[in-house]
Amino acid sequence: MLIRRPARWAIPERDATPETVFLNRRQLLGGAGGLLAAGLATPAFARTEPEAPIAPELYPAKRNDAYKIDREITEKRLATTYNNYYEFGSHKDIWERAQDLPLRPWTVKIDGMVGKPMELDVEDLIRKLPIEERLYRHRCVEAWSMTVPWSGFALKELVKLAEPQAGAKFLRMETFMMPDIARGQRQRWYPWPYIEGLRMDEATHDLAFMATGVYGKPIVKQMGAPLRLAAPWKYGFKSIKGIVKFTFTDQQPKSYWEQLIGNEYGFYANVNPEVDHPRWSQAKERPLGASSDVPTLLYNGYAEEVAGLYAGMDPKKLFY
Ligand SMILES: Nc1nc2c(c(=O)[nH]1)N[C@H]1C(S)=C(S)[C@@H](COP(=O)(O)O)O[C@H]1N2
Ligand SMILES: [Mo]
Repeated sequence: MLIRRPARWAIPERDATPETVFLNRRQLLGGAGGLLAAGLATPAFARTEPEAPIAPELYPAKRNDAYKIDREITEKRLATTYNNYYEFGSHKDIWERAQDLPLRPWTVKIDGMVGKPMELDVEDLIRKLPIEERLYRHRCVEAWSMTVPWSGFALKELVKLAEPQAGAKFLRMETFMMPDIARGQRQRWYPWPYIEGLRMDEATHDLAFMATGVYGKPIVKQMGAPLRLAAPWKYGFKSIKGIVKFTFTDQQPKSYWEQLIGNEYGFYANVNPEVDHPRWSQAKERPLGASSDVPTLLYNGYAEEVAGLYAGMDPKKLFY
């Protein structure tokens, strides 16, 4: 029997409501696309092969006990159903929609000021690097938090692979662009694609981690599959999901939230309970599943590790 893989712009069955069919047709009209879209809405075409997971043999990875913490691990069900991923909508309930994201093929590009520019399949990249598990806190700027077991590799391992030039001062990371699937990306008032960046000494700090797995399995799509940053001493928006490109540069990248609301979200975005967001306090946070708030910690509890990165810098720049 012939089972066809849908094209990237195919409409999954459950999404083929009259409204989405209409929107897709309108988007494709003007060329042969209009006719194709009509054909795609038939149930036969919606049958798909399940997507093979990325490098499943790597999980569960051995836990690195250097990163243990004194908080309860967030229940998997909560961490995988309460998510921020604006590509799929500006609310927390995007986990089902995110399942439409195709992970194969997924090409990662490493470019800019490097000795070894490359383009490679994400599975080949992950298999080149040492995978381990770490327990990390995560503190969203909106004052909710979680503690999750990520699997993945230290970002500095990827930096090593790229062989950055001496002049490279920042690492800029970019999320995929697939507006036909990630419907949030059709909203033109957002500065797509999602961009984030770290200073080179932050990117090569031990704590900066590329998550490829979570809860002992390949990372789920709503949490940023196949590649998602975990920079736990910074507000959650720095931890970019669905990465397709790493660019080494001498220019400080302007991140997505900075482009959108620059007076509320800066480049450094280090966690500090004493520096309020312009519209709310950052003193406390609510762990997912908890019934009361707990105090937020300086650098989200990682001050001992990272404070040295910022010695002598203007605190006004560091904490928003
Ligand atoms: N590409 C992309 N990455 C993103 C976001 C996003 O909207 N798009 N949201 C960020 C924010 S604000 C947070 S708090 C975390 C949420 O991660 P989680 O859904 O896995 O808890 O992802 C971050 N990474
Ligand atoms: Mo966030």
